[in-house]
Amino acid sequence: MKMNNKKAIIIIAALAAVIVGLTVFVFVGGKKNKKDNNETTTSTETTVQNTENEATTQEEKTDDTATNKDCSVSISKPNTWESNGKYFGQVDVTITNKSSSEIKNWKVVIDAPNGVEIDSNWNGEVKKDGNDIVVTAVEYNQSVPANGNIKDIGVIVSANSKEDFDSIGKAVKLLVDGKEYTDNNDAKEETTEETTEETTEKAKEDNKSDKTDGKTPVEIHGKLSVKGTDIVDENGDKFQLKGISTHGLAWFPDYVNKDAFSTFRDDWDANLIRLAMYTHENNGYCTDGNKSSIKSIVNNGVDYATQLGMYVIIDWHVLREENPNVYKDEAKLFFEEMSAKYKDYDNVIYEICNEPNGSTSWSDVKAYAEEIIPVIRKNDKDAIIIVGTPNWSQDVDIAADNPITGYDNIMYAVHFYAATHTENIRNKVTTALDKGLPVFVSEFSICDASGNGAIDYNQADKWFELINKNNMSYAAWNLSNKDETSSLIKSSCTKTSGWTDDDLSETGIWLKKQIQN
Ligand code: IDC
Repeated sequence: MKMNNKKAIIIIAALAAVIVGLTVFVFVGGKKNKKDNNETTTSTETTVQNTENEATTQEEKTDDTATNKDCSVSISKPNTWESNGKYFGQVDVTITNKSSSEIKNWKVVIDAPNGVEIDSNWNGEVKKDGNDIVVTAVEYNQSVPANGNIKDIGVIVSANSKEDFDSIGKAVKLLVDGKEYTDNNDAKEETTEETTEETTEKAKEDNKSDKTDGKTPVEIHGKLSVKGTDIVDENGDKFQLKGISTHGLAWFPDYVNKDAFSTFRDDWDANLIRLAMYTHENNGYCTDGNKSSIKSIVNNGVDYATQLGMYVIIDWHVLREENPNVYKDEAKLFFEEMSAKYKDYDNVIYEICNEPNGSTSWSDVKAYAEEIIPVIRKNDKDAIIIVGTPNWSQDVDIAADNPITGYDNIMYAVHFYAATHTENIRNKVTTALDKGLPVFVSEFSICDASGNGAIDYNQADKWFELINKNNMSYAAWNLSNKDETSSLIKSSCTKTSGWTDDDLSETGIWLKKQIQN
């Protein structure tokens, strides 16, 4: 088609006008939008506008909430251990917010050489990113409250060389909304590996600052020993341990916390915590459980009890496997490690087999004990060791006929569930005591042997007459809110410390009175 010149000029002019017009429109629109948040023209401009608003808010937030001095992060390594030539440790992370506004979108970056691995973690999303361990929030700890903190973030790490292991945490950064809040790391000193002596000293120091009024049980009674059928304290006075057993540590780890233990110490007058570590069941230490994370719960439990000046039982919770010899080699390794770690602690007690059962005889149990006790004694010369007895720790009379010899401070477990175990088991206890056997009620409840069913208050009272008359020590099953009668916490209550009487089950109410008695 042929076009004349005039027509062509008109078309070009019109096109030029459209282009100029559009340019002006976009320019003016864009400017306007910056002033007026409600007016949007194109989607691109909306995005620009929103981004700008976010940037402004972020700046304001940073100014309003905290300065570098107000927020900080610190890490510590409360437990370290070696296993199969590898170096393991627990890294605890604490974020502190001293400002008057909450902070959100936090991220902690911990220096960690390339070879370092993350074995398990809790209360944070944790991943390895190059030479860093990066920790971010989980659903329930997205914000650090004003004048508050987030504790209880834990990571189990491992490294092939000691050098790599030691350099974990050489630098630690806290980032909030991508902005670095701390550029130095106060934790550097805390991260240097502590010797057992230093750990003990630290725990003792903490213990002093933790006591609420007067002295803690361990400050008053010190190292315990066994004299005749009694536990005596360091002054030689008869002493009764009274306390609570956890449920399976791997199943209810949240109850192993310092506030929970101090609730028992301060509100209940308890002086003992038993840490029940199932060996065979689901998530068992010797089956499919994650050894290092289960062990770190044990270590945490011991640390909390130590800080609070409470006594603590490390319980190798033999049950479904029936015979403790099934995992004897594992038990040796475990008690070797625990006794090396806690040899200088005055408050740690070892229970080497919760409840032998099935066809397991006393001679099976005795043979097992005679292999485990020397492993512990090699490190820890005098801690109390509790040995389970056949038939779910009922046959103390049989053990009394043929007790373990050659060691001091050995005790024997009797367990009862008052609605099932009555006069005949109490008679076994009396027989054993008469023969001079020191008996420890390291587990009991007042319902039936399933841990559930109705409470038998009448039998429970009879048991406690016997217990108190003979100064026997005891730990009650179980610290959890599981829907079963033996749980001390109501199943509707999700608190993991600081329980009021309203939060306690019937068993919990009864036990609290018993302990306070
Ligand atoms: C029970 C728990 C229950 C759990 C079960 C696992 O109460 O929630 O499912 O173990 O096998 C014992 C044991 C102790 C038992 C308790 C009640 O030492 O582990 O706990 N019991 O059955 N001996 C006698 C009773």
